[in-house]
Amino acid sequence: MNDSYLSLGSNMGDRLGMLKQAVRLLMEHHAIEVAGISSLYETEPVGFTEQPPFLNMVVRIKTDLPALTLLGICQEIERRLDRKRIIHWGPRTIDLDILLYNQENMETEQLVIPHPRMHERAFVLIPLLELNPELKGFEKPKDQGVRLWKTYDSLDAFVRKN
Ligand code: X6L
Ligand code: MG
Ligand code: MG
Repeated sequence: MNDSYLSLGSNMGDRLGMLKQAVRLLMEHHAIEVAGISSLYETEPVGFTEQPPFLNMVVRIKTDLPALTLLGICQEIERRLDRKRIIHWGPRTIDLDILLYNQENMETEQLVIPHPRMHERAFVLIPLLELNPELKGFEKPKDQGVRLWKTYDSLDAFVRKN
């Protein structure tokens, strides 16, 4: 079983609803087991700063699927949640990025793992290290621009329908 971490982010529309739907779609996939969910953090936008704040989180999954197949599933979920690519680094309903896939390094046209700039991004590292403080090779960054927005004591609470 492969062990992978995904970063999820939303800063358009019903941000919490988008993240919940994305996690639910991952859970409903027959070849994916959602093994952990971080708290939700509200984060100041980086890269392109003139946009609304994000909600970011990290999800741990177990799967027999290869990384490139997992990428396809992430893109399919983005499509289903109406992700539009209008402004580069701009606002989005949902973004799913593969951070880690086992301890593997890979570099293809479509996918680079570990995610190239994850070591610099507090909105990725803070939820990642919350989920697994044992992960080697990552420094917890200053939490500037990242504040705890909602904690989740269990997977159930997150995906429960109202
Ligand atoms: C200089 C140049 C410094 C570029 C930083 C950082 C670019 C991050 C893109 C950068 C640079 C990104 C999210 C976000 C984006 C998100 C928050 C990106 C891609 N996605 N800000 N900005 N959360 N808080 O999920 O990550 S655009
Ligand atoms: Mg991203
Ligand atoms: Mg992305």
